[in-house]
Amino acid sequence: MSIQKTFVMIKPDAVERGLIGEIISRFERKGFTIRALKMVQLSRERAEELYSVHRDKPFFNDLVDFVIRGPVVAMILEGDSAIDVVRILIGSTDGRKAAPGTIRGDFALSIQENVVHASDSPESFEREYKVFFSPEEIEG
Ligand code: 3AN
Repeated sequence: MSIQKTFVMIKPDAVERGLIGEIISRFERKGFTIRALKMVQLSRERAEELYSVHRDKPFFNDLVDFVIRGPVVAMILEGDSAIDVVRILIGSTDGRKAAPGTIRGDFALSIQENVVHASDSPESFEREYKVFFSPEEIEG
């Protein structure tokens, strides 16, 4: 048993489509504990920080435009092996290829508008959650 925290962001496409409750519910039903939660309209600067590892990719500007199109819902989840297990729950990056039963497999048909983001390593978690949360906003 290795209790871990991870960062999850529900993207603007999912907020627009009314999927916030469905997505949070899947994480809760799996057994994760929500340690922090907020809805935020990202500035361009903060979105560029969130996606800084993709700065040199051809899709970087489109990705930033997309993620600032409307509010996102940011959260910190905690549970056994949270980083790996949440990545399994959300499915492959490309919604067209993500397995049915995963969040992207059930709700996304696009590689860019793919409903949800989750940290892929402890290092990503450390960088990403600080874009959204200050220490006093995290419970436990
Ligand atoms: P994941 O979100 O599965 O970790 P990453 O980190 O490779 O995937 O990509 C970050 C985000 O960049 C994705 N969630 C997606 O929105 C976007 N993205 C990744 N690859 C592409 C691509 N080829 N074209 C457009 N957007 C992409």
